Amino acid sequence: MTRITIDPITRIEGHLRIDCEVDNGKVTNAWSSGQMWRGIETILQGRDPRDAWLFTQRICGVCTTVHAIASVRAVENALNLEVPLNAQYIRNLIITAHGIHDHIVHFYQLTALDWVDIVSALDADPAAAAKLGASLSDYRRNSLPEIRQVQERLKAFVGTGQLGVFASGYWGHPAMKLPPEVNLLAATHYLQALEYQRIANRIVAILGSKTPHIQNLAVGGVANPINLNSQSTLTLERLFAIKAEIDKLGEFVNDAMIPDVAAVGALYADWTGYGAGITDYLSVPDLPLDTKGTQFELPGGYVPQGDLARFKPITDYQDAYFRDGVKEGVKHAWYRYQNGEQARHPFEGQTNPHHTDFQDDGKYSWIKAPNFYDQRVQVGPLANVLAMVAAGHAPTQRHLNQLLGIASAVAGSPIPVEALHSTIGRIAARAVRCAVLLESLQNQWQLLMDNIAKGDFETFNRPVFPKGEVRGFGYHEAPRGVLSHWIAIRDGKIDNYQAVVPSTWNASPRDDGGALGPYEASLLDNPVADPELPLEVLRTVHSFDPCIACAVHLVDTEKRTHVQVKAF
Ligand code: NFE
Ligand code: MG
Repeated sequence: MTRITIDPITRIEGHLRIDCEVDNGKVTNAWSSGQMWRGIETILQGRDPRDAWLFTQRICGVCTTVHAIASVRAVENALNLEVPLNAQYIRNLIITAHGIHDHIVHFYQLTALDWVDIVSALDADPAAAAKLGASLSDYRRNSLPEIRQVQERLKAFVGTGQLGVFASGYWGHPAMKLPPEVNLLAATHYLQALEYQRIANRIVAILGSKTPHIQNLAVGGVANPINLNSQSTLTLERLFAIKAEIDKLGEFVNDAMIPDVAAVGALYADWTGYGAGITDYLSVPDLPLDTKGTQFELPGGYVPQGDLARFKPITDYQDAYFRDGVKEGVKHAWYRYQNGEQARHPFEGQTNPHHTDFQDDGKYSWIKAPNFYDQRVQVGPLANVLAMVAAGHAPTQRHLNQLLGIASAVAGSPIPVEALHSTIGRIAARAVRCAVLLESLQNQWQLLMDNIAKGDFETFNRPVFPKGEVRGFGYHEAPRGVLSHWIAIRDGKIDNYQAVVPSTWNASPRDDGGALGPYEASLLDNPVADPELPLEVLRTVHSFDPCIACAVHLVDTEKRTHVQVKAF
């Protein structure tokens, strides 16, 4: 038996440590450990609830908008405050554009190089790569000159002997199985993806004033005044600039990303047999279509044991089924609850750091262990896609069928929906969700235009805080899954604040009963050809798109100085 410790796992946000025991070429035990802590939740105590979103948004530099959105929703929920339609649509445009950016970056920049061997792309015949591309889709930028140019850029790069950002990849690893032409095609799209993710983010910046970290939210709506005749507000010109950006995204998401993920998935079809882990899936509905949050464009809910027939929807912003089901345990996390360690509902949640050594059977992570009705659950695009299929959401079904169709053609045999319960399935579901979000983005743009055309220019309802205590929760289906913020407000000030975050669910340590978290469970039985080069472990962990900054929302027990800055 060999113990491997990967710390930090790279190409993610924040510091994640993964420990595995490997026996006979397979993982037999695993620990997922968040190695940083910031305690944003404690910073919020005593502050004005209208400011919370500006603080919580700084939890992460990747999913920058999502904690802002969840935070204003939590405060609005506590106040029973409705949000004007225009504000919902503007928020929805930001959410979808940000999600598309995030999913593109995940596949190409954060995970593709676990499967695609950049160095092998140098041996490819560019004409054969262009032909392969043409067999997969009509994508305009699979042209021979563009592919040849990418190969020449890569050759020049590798020729210097300095691989730069590609330096520590597992090039030539025995688990890398793609033919050189596939590697070259994927490398071409890797570089193009940088352009398209920027286009998606530009939409966020136009509406949010900047990105990362938008400026335009308010408890009760958005701070985008709509006046079609004024240069300094949201004008027709700006709305059509957004439309032009939306239209550019389609060719890449539908004609490059979906075929790439389908083809890579089919060529690694054995990976549909690894990485399922926890198959109880939780997601929440998103993109509200009314002022109260009772109608949504995208469904969400609970899918027990991957059984779509037993799907239980979550239906509105008051949903008691969701509200009452969430608890966080700390038996294996570096926190201490007052009056014993029993798991707590987030309204009673506490953030009291209590660091120890890394203890295999005790505390070993800054990430708490959330459960849904005492079950370990997996969250993320796979959970959301399964819920949306179960709910009969037509665009999701259509994009999933398209992806599985391409994958089946490449594999030469049918790939069923059940293949999604796997490492490669999580990546495939994220591509499907990206295509779904793009349709939603188009739709939300049209809804906003139509509503403005009716003469409705409202974007804000003023919040009023009562004396005494009110509580609220806000949820959001963020790029990595279910995000919820929970707030208790007393006399207009924050009394308690808890964020239960997608990567908290997925990267969590064992729960109070000792049940493994989703990363941990998904690693069991993974193959590991060479414990010194644990590429396969990276594949499964990266398939979740980990974000540890989100999950633990730094503590150095030695109180050493890490960095000195000069303030002017
Ligand atoms: Ni920092 Fe985030 C949140 C997580 S969104 S990336 O919330 O986990 O997916
Ligand atoms: Mg938390």
